[in-house]
Amino acid sequence: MAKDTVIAPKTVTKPKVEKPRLYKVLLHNDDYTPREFVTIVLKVIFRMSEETGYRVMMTAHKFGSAVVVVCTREIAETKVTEAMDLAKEAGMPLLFTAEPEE
Ligand code: TYC
Repeated sequence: MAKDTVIAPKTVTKPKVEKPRLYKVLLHNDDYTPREFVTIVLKVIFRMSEETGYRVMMTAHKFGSAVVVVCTREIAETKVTEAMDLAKEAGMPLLFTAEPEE
């Protein structure tokens, strides 16, 4: 290599597009909402099959809460609002929340 060759440090390019932070939608158990209603909400709002909806509902029923879906904040908040609107319309205390993933 010639004496006067200058080696420029490699430039570190920062990714321009930040990965969106992911949010999880949680389903919370309560003592009042019928199991069938919870399963219907999971099917209608979260497009789950009967089997998956039933399984997620039973997970919340047994353990107190269950992760329904992991998605962007905007989608998570929209889904929570839609599911809660359905529950309120039916007079159920059913609760969904969205929170950022660790
Ligand atoms: N625990 C309710 C019952 O026994 C059913 C239920 C399950 C309610 C899951 C909410 O997120 C829930 N009727």
